[in-house]
Amino acid sequence: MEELLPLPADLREEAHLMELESMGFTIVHDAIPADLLRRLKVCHEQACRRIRECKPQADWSWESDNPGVVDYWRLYALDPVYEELLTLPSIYNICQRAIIEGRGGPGVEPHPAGPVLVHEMAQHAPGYTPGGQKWHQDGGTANPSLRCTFTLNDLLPDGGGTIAMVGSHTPQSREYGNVLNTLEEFEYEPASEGRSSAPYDRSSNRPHAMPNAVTQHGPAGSCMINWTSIWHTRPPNFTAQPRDVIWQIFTRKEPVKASAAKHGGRRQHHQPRPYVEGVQAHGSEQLKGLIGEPERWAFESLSEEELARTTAAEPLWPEGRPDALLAPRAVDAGNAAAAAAAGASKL
Ligand SMILES: O=C(O)CCC(=O)C(=O)O
Repeated sequence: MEELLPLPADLREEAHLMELESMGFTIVHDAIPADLLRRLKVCHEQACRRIRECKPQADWSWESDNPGVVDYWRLYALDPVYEELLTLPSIYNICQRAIIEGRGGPGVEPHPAGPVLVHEMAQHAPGYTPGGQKWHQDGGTANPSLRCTFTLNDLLPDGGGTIAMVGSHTPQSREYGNVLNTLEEFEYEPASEGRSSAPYDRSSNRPHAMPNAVTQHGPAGSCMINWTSIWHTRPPNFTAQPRDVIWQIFTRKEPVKASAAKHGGRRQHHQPRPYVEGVQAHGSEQLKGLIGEPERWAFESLSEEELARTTAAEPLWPEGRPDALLAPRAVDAGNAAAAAAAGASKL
């Protein structure tokens, strides 16, 4: 039998754009170069360890009720290595073209001003983390945005990767939730002190298995890009392998006055003022464009309720972060465990 021809390198970007347009998502394998992946893992391990050491377990995660899950925000202020991920050409170029050229299918017009960062978050979920998330959309088609899910370790097909319903990112899909989730009421345990609850993670509805939904899986360093209007859910992780991911969400840069474009979303995702001002003073043109003017960010706007529910938005190192990457580099580049241990010794 004849083999399919390998896709020529110069058509790869176009192929991902076609998938994004027709399926609502695309998966880019080997998106993160090995050295960047190693450095990201050092910083990610250090941040997760810091949270476990200095917060009660109920505060380890804002986003998930599942024990052992750790998440944190404001990545770029922690280490420039996260900025390298934000501007990674293998992913950024696809997102930029998708937004500028309006490659999202029905309802998405070209938007020449390009993308701007709106949310980011990193998460560690231990092996065997249960599911419990209903099928949902992260945004509608009126404000088309792209979510990038970078995996920092190998993700097996039953390892808890995002499941997406192919092609469900179009305006016609608004009512799909009635079929995707059971409508029978189900009582989950209520949220405990400091833990989140519906609508972020668990809900009173439960997901149905869909006959042909696609699960993100692949080697460490891959990235799923999806329009946030796609229907998706997080299944249980049936393996012992933890799932470590970094999410970034880009939206369309508003050509209006920055103050009018101040975005909403969860305030924990908002960058700290000194970071945004630093980027405007010293950042590359690309970074300045992505982070935007200080007026875009609502710096000190956590509500009383948000503050009471979590401490996840606090700076991890109020006195300044010990630099994990100053640890001796004698470790083998592929030896992430040794690199993480070197990071730990600097805490
Ligand atoms: O963990 C995942 O893959 C999905 C997370 C998600 O959809 C959400 O938090 O809204």
